[in-house]
Amino acid sequence: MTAKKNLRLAVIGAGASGMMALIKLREAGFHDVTIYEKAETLGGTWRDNRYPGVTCDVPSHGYRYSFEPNPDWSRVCAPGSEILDYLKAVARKYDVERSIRFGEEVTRAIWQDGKWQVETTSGSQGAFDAVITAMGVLHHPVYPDIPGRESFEGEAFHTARWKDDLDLAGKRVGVIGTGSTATQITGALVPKVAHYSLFQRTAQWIAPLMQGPIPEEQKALFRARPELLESEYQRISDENNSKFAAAIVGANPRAYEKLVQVCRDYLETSVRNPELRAKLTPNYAVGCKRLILSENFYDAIQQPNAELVTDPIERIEARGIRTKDGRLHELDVIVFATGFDTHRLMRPMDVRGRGGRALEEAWAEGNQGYLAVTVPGFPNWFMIGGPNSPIGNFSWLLTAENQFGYALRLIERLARGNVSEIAPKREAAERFNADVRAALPGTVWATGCSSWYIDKHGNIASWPWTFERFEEEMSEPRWDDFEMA
Ligand code: N01
Repeated sequence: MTAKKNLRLAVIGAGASGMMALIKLREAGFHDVTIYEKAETLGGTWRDNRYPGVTCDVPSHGYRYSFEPNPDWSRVCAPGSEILDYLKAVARKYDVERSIRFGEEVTRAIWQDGKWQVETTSGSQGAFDAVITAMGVLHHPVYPDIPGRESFEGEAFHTARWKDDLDLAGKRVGVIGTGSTATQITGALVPKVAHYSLFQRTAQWIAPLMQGPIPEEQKALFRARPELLESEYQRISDENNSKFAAAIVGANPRAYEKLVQVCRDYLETSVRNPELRAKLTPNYAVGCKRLILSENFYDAIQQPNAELVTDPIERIEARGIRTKDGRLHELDVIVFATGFDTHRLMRPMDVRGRGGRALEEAWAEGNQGYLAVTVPGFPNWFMIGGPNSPIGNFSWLLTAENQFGYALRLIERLARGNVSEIAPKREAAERFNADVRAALPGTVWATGCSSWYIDKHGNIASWPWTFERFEEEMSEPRWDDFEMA
């Protein structure tokens, strides 16, 4: 479509979602678009997460932009560096960087006289017709609240702030946390370091990942016959989005039972020592915390130089970590694999909508929007990854494309000329949030565990329905749910 009205648009964040938004906006005829990125390079989560062993935990042929299928993924689940290279190649092809302002963090966005006044660390950027947020969800590192953190004399850092020049060979390394990140690090680091201590507070369910290189002949076939690449995508998509995701939200009990059995069998057959197996057995339902996929964790943690520490941490001291049983685990390096504050979303940016109302105030009791893309009272504010996005269910790139496709319909409405403000009706958002609250108890996330899906108010931040429902909702806005001026 050729835009009728020349809209000035700001995108916040130059990760996978922000880049995609820019490409799609240009394709739709919008050329006055600026991406503000606080870092100096693009790539978002794949730029920040460079720890040893980082890979996608969705098969790569299911993790790509729909408009840029990639026949060349090297492994079933590609390493993070390869995904970053893919994003950089897409950025080059679409000349994305000319629209990015690097090193500029958006600090304020104020709705004034029918426009967003945007301010960055280098000052006012003037007025925009609409703002698209693409800031990711797993973005703000969480450091554990353990006494003595500052007293440690070795190196200590978060997994998303990896020290690339630090050689860990021959070192004693302690990793705190047992999520997807720590699990990947364990597989990669145990063979390299002198001694490896994994400090586990809660055991995790792990499903086996059939990882491995993709043969050259397969890649050549995908290159020659794009329809085969597409059917591989469809197969993975069906497996992940329809079966797995439906199982998690209670919509496919048979698939869920199968998943439980797979995880139990994997643990049973992989860990020989009954005492270690007991320590690694979670006491909550499979999928309550985000399910981990791994091909090498159980093997790595049983190596002679690896130790699973389950005594709670008492404090960090100059020479290592002291556990409650009084033992000092002497370490050269401590890695905080303690995850992210997934509920901070666009904070600490100061966002004020109609009547000067702060988003912080609107979200005082928890982040809430309408269909995860818009917020009542905040016109022309479109979120990729807003509250109740399917953060635990589907491939992120697919989610982002669907959400942006929906936002684009609203932006195109603004471009038609007779409407300059669009926001969801308050009652539509209330209805959506009531539906979310009603659906969540039926999901596995609500079966009694702590996880990054749940905020401090007890709200679960994910999408509680099937992929099919998500796709349908995102396919076309329900125009009656919006107020336009
Ligand atoms: O973080 P997590 P993550 N003392 O929040 C523990 C995605 N991801 O970085 O369970 C001791 O899952 C905490 O313990 P507990 C993926 O979606 C994607 O591993 O709260 N331990 C937990 O074990 C994933 O789900 C890829 O008891 C403390 C761990 O730290 C998400 O990122 C690759 C503690 C945090 O686990 C986050 O994974 C990797 C304390 N004080 C990750 N505080 C891709 O494929 C916290 N913990 C893209």
